[in-house]
Amino acid sequence: MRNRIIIPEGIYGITGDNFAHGKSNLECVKAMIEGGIKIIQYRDKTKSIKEKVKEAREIRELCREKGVIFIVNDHVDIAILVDADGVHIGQDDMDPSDVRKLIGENKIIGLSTHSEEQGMKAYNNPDVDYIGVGPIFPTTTKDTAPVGLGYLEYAVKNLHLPFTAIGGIKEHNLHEIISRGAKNVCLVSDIVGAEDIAEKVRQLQNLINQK
Ligand code: 3NM
Repeated sequence: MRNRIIIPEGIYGITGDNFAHGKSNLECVKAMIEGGIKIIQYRDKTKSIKEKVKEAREIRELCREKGVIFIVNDHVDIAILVDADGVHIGQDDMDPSDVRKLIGENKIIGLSTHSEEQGMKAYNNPDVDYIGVGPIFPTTTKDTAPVGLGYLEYAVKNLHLPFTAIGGIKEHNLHEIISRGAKNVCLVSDIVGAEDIAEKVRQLQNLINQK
């Protein structure tokens, strides 16, 4: 059976130039990597496919140069086209086993989960390498109702696959996530909306290291 590909612990970086005060996704990614982030997901819900391919390609090159894992959100075709390390999909996307047929054995598949049931199903699916667990807190970045800390606690205890805690996580509530045993966290608006993104990432990583 296929072994799951492990994702790095720490902070999972996701693009979101709508929060970035005029910085491009590429500029944000540069700063996130400078701050020490080891895994980046290209996520954009508004641009044309043409623009997304261009941005994904640029960010892919940068990540390759810096030895950072590069994941494309939603678009299996773009992930294949730019030779990303993997793809991240949601509950209403193509089934993970069908994505696996398209991208091959050696690529990473991440899946967003929003309930214990979805999490357990993903854990039992060897085609899923890691999951998103959230949204933990209310967020304006995604149109999904918060699931609360209960699902995070369940995931830490029962879902023995890599996961990133996500949704409404900010510097001020990060301790609630880390203290519950999450090894990987994702903060979108709090990071890309920071004035100095690299410094913000360092501060967050310091908080994680203190636990
Ligand atoms: N996925 P912020 S929550 C992209 O629960 C995303 O699957 C989620 O953004 C999930 O850190 C989310 O700005 C948004 O709240 C996270």
